[in-house]
Amino acid sequence: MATILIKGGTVVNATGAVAADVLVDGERIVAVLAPGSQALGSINADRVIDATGKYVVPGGIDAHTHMELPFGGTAAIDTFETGTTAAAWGGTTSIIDFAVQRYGERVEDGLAAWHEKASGNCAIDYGFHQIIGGVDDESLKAMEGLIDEGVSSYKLFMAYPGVFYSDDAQVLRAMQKARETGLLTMMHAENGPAIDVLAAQLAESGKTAPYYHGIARAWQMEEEATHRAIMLADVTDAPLYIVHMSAKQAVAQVAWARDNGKNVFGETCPQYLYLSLEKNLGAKSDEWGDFEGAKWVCSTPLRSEEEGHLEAMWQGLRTNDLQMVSTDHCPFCMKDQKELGKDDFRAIPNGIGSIEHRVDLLYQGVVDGRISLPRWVELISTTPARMFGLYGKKGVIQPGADADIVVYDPNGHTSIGVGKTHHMAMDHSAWEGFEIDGHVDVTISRGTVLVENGEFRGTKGHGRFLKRDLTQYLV
Ligand code: DUC
Ligand code: ZN
Ligand code: ZN
Ligand code: ZN
Repeated sequence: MATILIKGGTVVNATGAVAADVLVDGERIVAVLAPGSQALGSINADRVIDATGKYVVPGGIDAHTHMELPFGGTAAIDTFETGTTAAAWGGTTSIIDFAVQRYGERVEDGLAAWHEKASGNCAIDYGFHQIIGGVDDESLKAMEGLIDEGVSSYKLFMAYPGVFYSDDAQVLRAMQKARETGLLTMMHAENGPAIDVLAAQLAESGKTAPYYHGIARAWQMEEEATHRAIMLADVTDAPLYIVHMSAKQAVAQVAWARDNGKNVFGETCPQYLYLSLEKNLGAKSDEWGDFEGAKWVCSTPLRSEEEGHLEAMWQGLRTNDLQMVSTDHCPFCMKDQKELGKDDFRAIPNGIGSIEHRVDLLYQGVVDGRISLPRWVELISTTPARMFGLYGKKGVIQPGADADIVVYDPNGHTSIGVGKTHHMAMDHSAWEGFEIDGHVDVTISRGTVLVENGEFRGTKGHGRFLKRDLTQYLV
């Protein structure tokens, strides 16, 4: 394989930024050299990429995606091919997707089905978490085999009764198994049974528009479940990772847990940083009327900007009360998919597609003075790598690491929207009209250039399965 020298840029890791040249040999980074270093004279690289005036950062790791997820009688529209290709366009070089076990299915079969979907189809590297949708003796036993499969984390749902839901007894038993095995528990923390009552009451009183999805899934439902999950984890002494947080009161629960020495982590998503109950879930358009808001039906729901939830997510990222930003990429078209809930918000498939824009949307946080440049890198790459057992290979620009590299232009510009930068499969963009003061110029995965000069040069099948180690946050 070829050698590539990335010259003249500023290398940014989670630890800071430094002017340096990066030498890639085959699939690995082999040297990070001071500019003007004598060693550079002896290097005759096959390719030189000029990164003058640009940032050279580790490729993005999106630790929460749902390609082809079956949901509400349909399935998420991005395949592993389309989803990972869009990811590469946006500077993401690894994903961790959720293999699904539903009640009545064997965990091993759920995982095998996900390998089948992904294998040979990914443009970038991919790993899996395991959804356990039915905690019982058999699935608890199967959890013991996950780590050998390179699947070191699993997800439970306190929401969606009848689909993925676990009650408190099931949650407790799974967490005990996690403590025993080293698996990291990821929790969808919303009080599903109570939400379903509120949702039914709203729908039956004629409040059927997408907006009421956000009303039914009140912040109290997220705060309560987050607190309960923290207590159940505490009693089992297992680390806990709360996914897709959007309520400021729930983040306060995580902050409280951390301040009291508990091994608890919080993830938010770009939609909870930028989009709101008022502006988006409550949106109206000529084409869709008040059903326009269906584009932004996801769970947890978008929250009120007026009540300060969005600001609280940014604050959590600054203070490290929140450690992670993943997309929860779960895309559905309006036509034929979201439309299933035209007369009743409860039938709208839940999810937003953002895999292509996470790196850019977080970079805008740097431009807007909300997070620092190294914190950006920590959020897009380093913490996900450490949280999910990939660090060293991924998440850092240093000798020995995989050459997953993004050349990011802080003087470039990205206009988001259909017909502009939209390579995801859904028929609309949840981010239409967003303008980013930066641009992904080059995306490299294990030494192979995937995106350059506004062209996709990757191939499906380049991406390899990532057998992950235990979380580095286990104590
Ligand atoms: N939330 C979503 O928005 N989509 C899929 C599953 C989930 O929990
Ligand atoms: Zn979830
Ligand atoms: Zn704190
Ligand atoms: Zn999810």
